[in-house]
Amino acid sequence: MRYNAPEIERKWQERWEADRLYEATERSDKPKWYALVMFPYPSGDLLHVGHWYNYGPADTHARFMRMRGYNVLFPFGFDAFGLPAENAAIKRGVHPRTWTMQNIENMRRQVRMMGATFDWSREIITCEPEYYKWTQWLFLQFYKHGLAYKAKAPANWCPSCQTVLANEQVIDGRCERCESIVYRRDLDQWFLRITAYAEELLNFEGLEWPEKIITMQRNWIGKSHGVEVTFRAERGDPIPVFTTRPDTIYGVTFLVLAPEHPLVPVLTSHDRRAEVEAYIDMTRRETEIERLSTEKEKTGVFIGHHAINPLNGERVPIWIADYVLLTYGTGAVMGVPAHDQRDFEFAQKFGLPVRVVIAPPGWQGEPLSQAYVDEGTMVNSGPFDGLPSAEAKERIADHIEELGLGRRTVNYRLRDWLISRQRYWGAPIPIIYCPHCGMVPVPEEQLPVLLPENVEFRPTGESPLKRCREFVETTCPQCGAPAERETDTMDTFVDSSWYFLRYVSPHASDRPWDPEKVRYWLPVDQYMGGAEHAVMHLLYSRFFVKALRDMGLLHFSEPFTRLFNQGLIISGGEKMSKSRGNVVIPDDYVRRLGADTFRAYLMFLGPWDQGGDWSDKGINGIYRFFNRVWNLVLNSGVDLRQSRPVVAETPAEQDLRRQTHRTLRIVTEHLEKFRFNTMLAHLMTYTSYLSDHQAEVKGTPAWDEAIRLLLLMLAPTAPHLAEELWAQLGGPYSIHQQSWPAYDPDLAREETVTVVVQINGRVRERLTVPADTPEATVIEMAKNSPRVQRFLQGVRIANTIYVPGRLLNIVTDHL
Ligand code: ANZ
Ligand code: ZN
Repeated sequence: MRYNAPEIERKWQERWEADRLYEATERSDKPKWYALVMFPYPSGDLLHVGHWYNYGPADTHARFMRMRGYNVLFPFGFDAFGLPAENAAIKRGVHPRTWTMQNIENMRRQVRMMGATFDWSREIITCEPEYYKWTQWLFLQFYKHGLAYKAKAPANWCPSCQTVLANEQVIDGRCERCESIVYRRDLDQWFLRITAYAEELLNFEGLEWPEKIITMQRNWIGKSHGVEVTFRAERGDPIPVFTTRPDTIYGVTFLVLAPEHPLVPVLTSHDRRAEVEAYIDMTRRETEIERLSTEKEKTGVFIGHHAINPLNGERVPIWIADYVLLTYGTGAVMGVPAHDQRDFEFAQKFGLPVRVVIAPPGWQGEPLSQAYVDEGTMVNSGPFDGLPSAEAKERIADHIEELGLGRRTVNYRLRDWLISRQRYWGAPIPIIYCPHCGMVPVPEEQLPVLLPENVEFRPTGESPLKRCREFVETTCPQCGAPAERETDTMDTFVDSSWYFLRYVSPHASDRPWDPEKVRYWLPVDQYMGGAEHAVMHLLYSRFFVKALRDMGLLHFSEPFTRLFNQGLIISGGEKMSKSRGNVVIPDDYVRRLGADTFRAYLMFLGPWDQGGDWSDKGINGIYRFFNRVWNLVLNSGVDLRQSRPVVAETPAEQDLRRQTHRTLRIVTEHLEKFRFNTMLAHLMTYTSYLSDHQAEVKGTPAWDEAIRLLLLMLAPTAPHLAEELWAQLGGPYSIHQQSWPAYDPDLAREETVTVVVQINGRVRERLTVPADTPEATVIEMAKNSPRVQRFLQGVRIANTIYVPGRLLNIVTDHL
């Protein structure tokens, strides 16, 4: 019998599905385990290698946890709203719903080919009214609790299309359709008040997350401690500035306001007006990223007015410049060119004075070639001269507070989350505007506010909802007068901020989730997905959970206890994308070699968090490995229906048992830590060992045990192959309902050896190390031993001689 992977896989997938093997229930006395992968966006691309790289290993881990005795929930769904569907509609005249549903059907079929343990009975699709009804309901809860509000915010505005553009639609500052220059224009938009949780979001206690993601979120939230101190315009207007460096206040030689700062029109002198306005106009066309770029040459304009430094009474000019943002701090900066690099470049460009107030070590009064940003000794700072700058920082802050010139404050970079999209393919924001009552939330019992199906997609980019009268025209829920609906829809990240809650009761029709089930399943125990979501989805979801907790709707504070970021599979050195034409679709490999081989091959490529460059070199190696397993097991003569006590009589049997239990220990440990590639390497070595030694041990209880454990160890990684062989040997259905085997710790113990360490031929230390420890590690361990270190002081290692597993001699020279 030949290993016919596709046939076997089809057979078992049908059986598992018919038996609903992977449906999760709360009625279990096992501990729960909620495993989650980031649900895909059903874009036009088919399910590609990148998706498999996420779902395959994630499924292996979920299977492992299930065998370990956990009650596992492993759901799947689709993040189905979003701009690409609408663009497809505009380009190809197909309705976004049709396009999306077709893609979902394709992707679902492809995901099913994997034979993963996804519980399909829980599938959710965010563009279905039964889902987005609750997205809208949640919006209303945020609104009621003051966490959703409307405010003016700059949007990308195309003057010729007369519409707002998404950032992706602005190419080099121009509209992607008509190439007009895009302006930033203030529009009324909806926000969620994530900043209310800035401080709590900085607390990552109890989360087992990659340090990298935590750091990214920390930086994104960007908490900084500083002082808000008020300068005054010569006319008298107060100009508060935010600074993290009060110690530099005697070094201020100018002030810079954001071009949009409300005082600019007030303070600009008559003769500077034209130039100032032209500059403001120019900055309106820049994105925030451009404005913050450190590469860009500094620009700015003097507005013709001065301000007074409250500490030394000095008169300094007021400028505007794009590198100062209105939305951070107070929108105004005290310019200290000697100690801030941006201010330094600005002063150089415009010939403004640079005054050193913190002396670098050994400084003789010479001009600086760049800003000195470190600590030093205070100079040119009146009563603070001579103090270390760190101390002066506190003293000057005290002084400012005592004089009532300002106070210590904390600032966050985090901004509220703009969720308005002037788009069709999203969940409508459930708000009505009444000429008498103003803004009125849609009553909960009237949800969902359905997206009208029959709309017209025009290439202007304007939301079709705006022109859909049957949608816009409604009556006020309060007074019954004719009123209009909000036509903005929600950012799709709102949909994905709570989907993990919906999975526990995906069909609940009277509430977003069943609280009992949420209490049982949540938080997610293990989330697995890409790092690209670090500061958006992963932060938004944390915010949602905290806000919903404070509304009394949830009992926990963090959505995802553990997070693993798999690496990126690239192709030809680049990220896979349709436009580059380098997307690898697994289907052909799967049809030819099987899903088990394809999955295991991806897992074998390297550590899961590293990803790698795609190439199919080596996939046949995995296929051959599975064929070896196939032949070995089918010719093993083992009958799983019989069980005998496992005793090992001969040395060969004893060795076999040691190999078996040692492999089991390593495979267990590596699965726990997502180290799939090394896990597979050990299974390969073990399989070779079994082939090589079968003549000596076949027919013994130790051999039966070896084959049985081999299949159990393979089950999470090659689920179809393991199931088939298990059945062939008469094992009880299903292998996926067996417990993960326990190794015998005595047999599994790492074999150790004692290495004698000599220095110039004299024994100084004995190291106990695992038998196969590499030479470099032994040398490193020896050097770290205090007993060896004593003899290495003041000498140089000239040579080392290593006799594997026995002796290390270190030969030294005098220096
Ligand atoms: C004077 C100064 C002197 C500053 C010095 C730094 C070094 P973080 O740490 O990111 O909070 N700043 C304040 N508001 C700003 C705005 N709206 N746009 C651009 N820059 C702004 O940065 C705080 C520092 O960024 C503040 O401290 C201010 O420059 C600048 F030797 O004040 B500093
Ligand atoms: Zn009304």
